[in-house]
Amino acid sequence: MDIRTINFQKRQNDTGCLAFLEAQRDIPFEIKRVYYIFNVAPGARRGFHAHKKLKQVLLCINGSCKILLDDGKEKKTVELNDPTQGLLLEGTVWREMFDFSADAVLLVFASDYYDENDYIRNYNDFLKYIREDNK
Ligand code: T46
Repeated sequence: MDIRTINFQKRQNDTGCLAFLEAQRDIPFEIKRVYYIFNVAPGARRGFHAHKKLKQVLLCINGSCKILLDDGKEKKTVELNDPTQGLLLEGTVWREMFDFSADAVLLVFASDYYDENDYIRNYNDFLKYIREDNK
């Protein structure tokens, strides 16, 4: 599985750090939605779904968390712990988010508006979908 990360630019001086990203330059799609996940209960695991079309960039702007990615052939875990590094998710990949630190804020840039019809929330349906998609 090809894991793609994006390094955002950072300006740092004695007074602190400033990182920035520009739509369609640093993020390879038009951003239509931004959401963030925070105050995650200790030990909680989220996600358990794949998307049919949605593209997203995930980054932990504070704290850390882990993302399990599963393309139906292999599984990989990525740790997000750097506010200047984003994880690009495109294609139909099953994801689970876990090991959130108490202070974690997971920020997500998405290529489209929220649409429950784009979610595959059952693992067997996911396997069936990617088999049919790859025919
Ligand atoms: C993803 C991972 C990384 C909305 O109403 N609007 C929204 O924009 C979003 C993202 C969610 N919702 C609703 C849908 C559910 O009733 O908020 C509730 C929680 O969503 P969900 O259980 O899907 O949250 P996660 O953390 O499991 O997954 C989220 C995103 O939904 C998903 O696209 O890739 O973060």
